[in-house]
Amino acid sequence: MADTSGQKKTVDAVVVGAGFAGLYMLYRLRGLGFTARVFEAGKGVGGTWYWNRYPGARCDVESMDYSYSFSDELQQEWRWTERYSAQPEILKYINHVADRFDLRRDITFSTRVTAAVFDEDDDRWDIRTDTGEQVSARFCIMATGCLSTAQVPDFKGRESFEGKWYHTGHWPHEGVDFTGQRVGVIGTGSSAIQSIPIIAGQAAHLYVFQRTPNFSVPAHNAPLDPDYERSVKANYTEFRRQARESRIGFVVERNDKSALEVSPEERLSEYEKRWNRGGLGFAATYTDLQTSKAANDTAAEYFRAKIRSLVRDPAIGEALVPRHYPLGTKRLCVDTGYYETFNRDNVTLIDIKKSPIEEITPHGLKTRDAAFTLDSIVFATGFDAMTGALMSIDLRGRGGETIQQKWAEGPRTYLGLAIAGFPNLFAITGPGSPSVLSNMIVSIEQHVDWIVDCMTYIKEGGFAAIEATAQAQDMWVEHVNDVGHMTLYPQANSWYMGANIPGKPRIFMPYIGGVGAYRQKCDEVAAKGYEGFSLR
Ligand code: N01
Repeated sequence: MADTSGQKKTVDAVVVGAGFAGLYMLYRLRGLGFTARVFEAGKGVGGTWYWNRYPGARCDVESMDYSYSFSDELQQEWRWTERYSAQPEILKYINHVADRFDLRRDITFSTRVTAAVFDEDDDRWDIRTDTGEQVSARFCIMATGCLSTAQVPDFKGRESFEGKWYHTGHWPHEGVDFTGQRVGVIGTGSSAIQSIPIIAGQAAHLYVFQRTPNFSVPAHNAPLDPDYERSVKANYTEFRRQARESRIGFVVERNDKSALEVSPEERLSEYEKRWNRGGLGFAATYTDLQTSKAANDTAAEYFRAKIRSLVRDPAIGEALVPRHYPLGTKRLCVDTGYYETFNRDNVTLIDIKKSPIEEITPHGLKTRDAAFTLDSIVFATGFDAMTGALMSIDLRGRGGETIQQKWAEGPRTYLGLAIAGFPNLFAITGPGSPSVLSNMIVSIEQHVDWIVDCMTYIKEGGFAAIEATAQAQDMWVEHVNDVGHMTLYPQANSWYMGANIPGKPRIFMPYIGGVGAYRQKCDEVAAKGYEGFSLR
């Protein structure tokens, strides 16, 4: 790295973010002899797992799947303790990875990238940070995460609240003790569903403000079965291969049948089996749950009956039952005792669809019909998903065009990893790739490997720059849309559709064609000399 007299530094690549994506990117870049500098806003590594420390935070992809595959030593030596890892253990793992591979020396913490501007004269990115650093990089790699820009709704009076408020995605590192408090949780997505049972156990009273009920399947978390661990470790290469070729980046038992071709008894027994097993595999019970409303209704009805059976008060049970969107089209949640929490005397469910929040007050909040006194408010209100992190950077490509201009009508990428008009820039698990519909680590490793191969091709071929063509990008965007619209997903007001952010364009952002098929497509593009890209 040429660092001349404290002036602008130059590197081959700047990587933005030190979560799972940024760390693996750095590891690969180093291994290939590229100089790299990683900037990370947090004080430590971990990305999602660094910020999301809310009570009950846990991964709902199983531990043996949700881990790096790039080092056999690492995957053999690391020991997970539970079927689904809790946030502290994942953070410990990612810190172990950073230390084991000596990654920290190229990471600058507590530093946010504020601008990245492409200089057409020398085909380099000029990157600036909030600490005043400036770096010139041949490549700019966005490892900024899909769910990293927390969104706190702009409720009237929010600033007037005199108690403490938190967002699940920016949880205080020292933890929060709600003992004896009146606590309000706003939102009932995955983060809320994980934290509500724990907060209810601490608080004097918990008020859950629900706009849309969610479908949640039990985790049935347990200590990791040592026999299972041994069998996976003995066969990890094959286990990982199958994950890479699967639809969602981990193997679940798939059924090739339609939900509509079997008898109601067979269906019930299959749903029961999956419910008892727990976890996201439920969505694969039948092949048409995501494409046929009638098939989906059978699973949704099964869930509704389960929810009613778990909640003692029938009126509360009804209020928790999702009705207006197909199961799985908002992210299926995975819980431990969520519905049962509403049987507690110290928990109240408030339907804010019926009686919306009108304002936050100094001592709590007011809905249309009632006022609540609260000591703390937890915003479990989600993220400006998939585009928020990139759109918050002053990111300018060729001709000075900004990402905000380019994506004004919704994100447009080629393969979810490159953007026309932004040469030598890559987005790891960007919109238009399977990303959030998959085991993120499998998708991250696939993108990183593809990107470093591409960078090597450019370097060895003596090219100055690579850029997705507008035509290839248009075709990819159309394909992503077409495949998305073959499913029921667009029927829900979900963050997949940008529906949780007022004014955000309604586009189904991730690619639902499947992790294995997508990987094949990316490999074909590379094998054809980076088809759909222009090389200079
Ligand atoms: O966020 P969400 P999240 N007024 O957007 C409500 C991943 N994840 O942080 O549905 C009132 O899902 C909103 O209501 P509605 C996972 O991919 C994974 O929970 O828009 N309410 C909703 O109930 C997940 O999907 C794990 O009507 C408002 C909630 O807030 C993603 O992260 C764990 C509101 C937001 O739910 C995001 O999950 C946690 C408003 N103005 C998260 N605005 C695991 O791996 C929003 N809401 C386990």
